[in-house]
Amino acid sequence: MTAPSQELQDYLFDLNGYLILKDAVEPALLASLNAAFDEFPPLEQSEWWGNAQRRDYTGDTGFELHNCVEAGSPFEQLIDHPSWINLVKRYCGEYDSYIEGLFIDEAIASIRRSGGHHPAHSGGYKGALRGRYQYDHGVFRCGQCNIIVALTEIGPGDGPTMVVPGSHKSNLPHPGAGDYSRGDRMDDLAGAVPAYLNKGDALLFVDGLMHGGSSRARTDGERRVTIYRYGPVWSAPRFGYEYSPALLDRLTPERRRILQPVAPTRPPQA
Ligand SMILES: O=C(O)CCC(=O)C(=O)O
Repeated sequence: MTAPSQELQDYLFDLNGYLILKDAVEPALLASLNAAFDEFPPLEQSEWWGNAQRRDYTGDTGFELHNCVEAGSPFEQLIDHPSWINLVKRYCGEYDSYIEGLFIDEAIASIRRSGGHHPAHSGGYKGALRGRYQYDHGVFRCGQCNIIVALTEIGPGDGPTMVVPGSHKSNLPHPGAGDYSRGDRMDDLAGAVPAYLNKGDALLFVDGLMHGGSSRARTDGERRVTIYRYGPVWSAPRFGYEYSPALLDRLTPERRRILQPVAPTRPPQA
């Protein structure tokens, strides 16, 4: 299949608020990511594992390891993966401005089993600036774009992420999805469509798009994804995670700049 042109990707991203990137992650990296998932210890909620922490968003979302860039080299390789790095720079990296560049706000390794789901949230209505969609003067100025990579097949019944296409521009609240804490499911939400992914595909979407994870109906196996949230260089991490000096020291300069784009400015040592 020929890769879609930039013009087509821009058109579809503007129209729908998301793109599906086919075969984004190569088989060797997929295998290393799955091997890394196999080694995760059985953490309790809030328990730390090195500099990563289990922090499930809700009681229904399942195992979510935050700061997973600290969980080994396969996760580091996703930071600036060639399948999406230029797209996220273009859409939420203050492209063509004095402060061009990216930052990763959250990086999560997620495992979902039977019955699990992530409640419906976001959408343009009263949307936070952090996740806002914007295109103006010929450039994209989005607040945050997410990359969800499928490490397992995610088809019907597997609990696909669902999105409401176009909702990043909506001016009215969705009548079927209230506040996040109510836990409204995406499954039957009017206007929502599933983003089916083959192993290795990635879903790119602006965070201001209404989205969530539909209920995993299958009683066997698990859904495995990584979720990396990119934003402009001046962002701050939502949950305050910091990176270990060991990680920052071993990263390439390009990757380090994405995790720590603005180095501290200090007076010279006396
Ligand atoms: O788990 C999913 O499929 C969706 C995740 C999600 O909604 C989010 O991370 O904001």
